[in-house]
Amino acid sequence: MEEPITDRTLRRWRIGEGPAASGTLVMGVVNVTPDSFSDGGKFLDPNAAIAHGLRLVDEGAGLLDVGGESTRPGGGVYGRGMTALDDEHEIARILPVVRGLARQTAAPICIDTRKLEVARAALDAGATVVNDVSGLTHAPALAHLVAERGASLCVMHARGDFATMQVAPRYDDVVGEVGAFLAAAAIRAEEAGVARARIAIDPGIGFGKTTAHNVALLAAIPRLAALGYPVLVGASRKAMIGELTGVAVPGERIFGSIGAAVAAAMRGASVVRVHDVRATVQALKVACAIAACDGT
Ligand code: PMM
Repeated sequence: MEEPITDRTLRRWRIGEGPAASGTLVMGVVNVTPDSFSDGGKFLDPNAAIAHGLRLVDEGAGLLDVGGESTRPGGGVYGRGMTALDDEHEIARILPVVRGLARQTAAPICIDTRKLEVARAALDAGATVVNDVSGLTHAPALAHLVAERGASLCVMHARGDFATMQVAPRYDDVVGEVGAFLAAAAIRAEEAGVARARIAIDPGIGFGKTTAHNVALLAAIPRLAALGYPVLVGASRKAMIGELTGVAVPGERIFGSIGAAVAAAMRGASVVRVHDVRATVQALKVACAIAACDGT
């Protein structure tokens, strides 16, 4: 990984039309999938997904992440393996939800997809942000599409194939390797014409990483932020929370998830991707007020 470029460090992610959000932005998860690890099947009906997204905005989400393809790993303790979806099915799942939300809320809508045609359909339907969990490796042309539309982009690090990524992941230097991957992906996005302030980087908690790798990456957020892009992290309800707390059921990992979100924000994360928006927003308000006070 390069030397940190602290004078170029950007903390605010430009999304949508308005000025970049100040403070930690909370991204609410709207999974329109039958098989996501923590909420699969709950919001498969478009109306239920739209109602859920609107509720998350009421609770304080500044951005909604709509996803139609589960990336659930096959090798995890609770995983049954993800289901690869073709473009047509993924578009059919997400389109009514993106369209409905874009009509009913001013909150920016992000499409969580690796696929060019899915991203295009979502941008046509009102999304203004693309969240690519493959970090531009699955469809490099995504960067050009995002640039053409003046949209924003999150590039996430994942190691290997989603079906097998949790089988004995190994790194020599996890922070260095993930940082180098993210810096390269962000530069490719800039070269394609995406404005620097519209690019966020994400270490990809749980995507080909052990709990020790995940903890090291969260602790190293200042090093990742020093690459000069806002850092987004999604630890909510994930296996690392289960391993650190002994809580096996993802839906019961709210308190541990809040711990991760607050710790990430305190280390300099600009965006936290969470399922439990109300609780996270409340915790962040207190933690950020204390962090912003100089103690006099
Ligand atoms: N995690 C999941 C899906 N999409 N996107 C980003 N940028 N970062 C993440 O950590 C991330 C993601 C998997 O979690 P889910 O099944 O709860 O959506």
